[in-house]
Amino acid sequence: MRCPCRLLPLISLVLCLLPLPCLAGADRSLGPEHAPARPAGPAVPKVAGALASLAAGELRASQAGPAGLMLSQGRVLALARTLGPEHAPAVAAAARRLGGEEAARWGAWLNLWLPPSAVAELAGHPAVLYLAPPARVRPLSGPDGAEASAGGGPYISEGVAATGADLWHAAGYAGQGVRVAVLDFFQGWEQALAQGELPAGLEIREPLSLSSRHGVACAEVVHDMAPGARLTLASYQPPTPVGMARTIHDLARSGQRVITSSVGSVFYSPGYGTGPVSQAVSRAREEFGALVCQAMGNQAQFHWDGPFRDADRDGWHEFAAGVEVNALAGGRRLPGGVEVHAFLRWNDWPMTDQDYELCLVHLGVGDRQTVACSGGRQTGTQPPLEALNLLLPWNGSWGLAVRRQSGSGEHILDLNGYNLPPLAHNQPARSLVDPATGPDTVSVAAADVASGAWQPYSSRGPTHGPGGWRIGGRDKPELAGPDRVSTWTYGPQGFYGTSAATPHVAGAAALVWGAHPGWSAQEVLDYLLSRTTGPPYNHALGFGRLHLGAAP
Ligand SMILES: [Ca+2]
Ligand SMILES: [Ca+2]
Repeated sequence: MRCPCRLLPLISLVLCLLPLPCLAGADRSLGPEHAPARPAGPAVPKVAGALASLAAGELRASQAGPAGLMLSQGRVLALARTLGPEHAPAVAAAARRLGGEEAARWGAWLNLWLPPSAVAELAGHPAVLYLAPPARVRPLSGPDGAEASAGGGPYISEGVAATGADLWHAAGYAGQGVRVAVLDFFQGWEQALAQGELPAGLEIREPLSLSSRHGVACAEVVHDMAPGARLTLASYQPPTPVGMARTIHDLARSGQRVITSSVGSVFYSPGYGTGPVSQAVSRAREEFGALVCQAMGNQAQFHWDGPFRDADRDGWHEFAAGVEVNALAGGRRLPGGVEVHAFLRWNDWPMTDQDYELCLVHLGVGDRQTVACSGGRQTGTQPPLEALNLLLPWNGSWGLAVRRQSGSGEHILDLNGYNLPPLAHNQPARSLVDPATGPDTVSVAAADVASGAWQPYSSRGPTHGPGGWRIGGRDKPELAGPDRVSTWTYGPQGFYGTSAATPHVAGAAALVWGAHPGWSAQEVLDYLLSRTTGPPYNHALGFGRLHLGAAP
């Protein structure tokens, strides 16, 4: 995850999630408080979000990708939440009879490739709780590939010296023989290997995803920290929480001692670490003795949570008194084409009849236009989630707004997103991504490698509480690692964020395990947490900045 403030314009222009309603001409000159009650998505029982629009024929296949759906060979990837793990095989079999195919399974959750025409019918299966667009596991950074590799080198992360790993290297500790898996996207790994930035004995777990170079930088950092470790590159298949859970499990079972993940998902569960990936992380620890290090995310400046408030009773939520639009980047002009992935959830799990939506608002001079809305319908059989995936349609100032379509309960709204400019009304607490929320995840924050200061974008704990409330959460992060470090992939001091911090901790775990091969994962973690510096435990840096100190 590199600096979230860096926004890369995209070439193509996508205006909206849903085919018709979001560019409502009548709405263009009115404030959002006057927007029509609904340009609505369709209500398909037990089908959520853009998947319902596709199932109802209101979303063309060509619009499905920009709307956040994954399509391949005419089939769409769906998350099926079943009544329980024992029901998953029957649902998978029903999907096959309808022309579908199972992509991944974890417990009660399935990822299924389905013909769009089969979605509504499969949703009718009595063991299906609901079908939804799967959350996407992403590097929490801008679109990659726009930057050239720095060339030159060799590059050694400044984090090696900042954490004291260099002293361990000098004493002969290099993580010899410890198996470390990097889970990510690996465009350009062969060049990095040829440059000597990755170890010669590198193992590849096929198939690797090559859609980003992000994971190459992470692997470089692990190698800098633990040059004797046996490194494996692996990708999530498919790139969803269910695919991530499955992959973590398989890696741990195959003997990987340390797994490092600098990608994550925003929102598919209440935020208390009860989702499939957190379950897989716990099993990796309990059954196989593996330690999973996970980036907290860079969302601290792009998160807001709080109760729904509507003092003027116009349906539009107020982030503060009289504030119905939460401006991006303080209302500064942003270039058209900037990618926006924003998500809203509320604490009414697992299915809700409280119907909110998330809208993009253009802030013009003297007027506001509601340009696009997420449009998912909640009628009692859909999860409490809305997703807004789009590109800013033109140069201008923008904000986000939340509208209640129907419902009467008291709910905690929770707004988060990927790679977005800071929100004017922002709440850093509870801004972490999944699976940094998990009870057995080693969740890593970012501190500047030179100053040691907490980076203001580094997501903060604690987690949400059970069910998505703001109380009763668990303490996160565990500790902080250095960011703003040098890699071949991103150049001199060009690797930012908790993505950069996390592989430093993973590499340090390999050093400790190499020095104490008989230790359990818990012993390694306890040791790492005892080798930290900084103020007492807090939700920005956890137990402090990693500082290994003298070698054993
Ligand atoms: Ca209002
Ligand atoms: Ca809705």
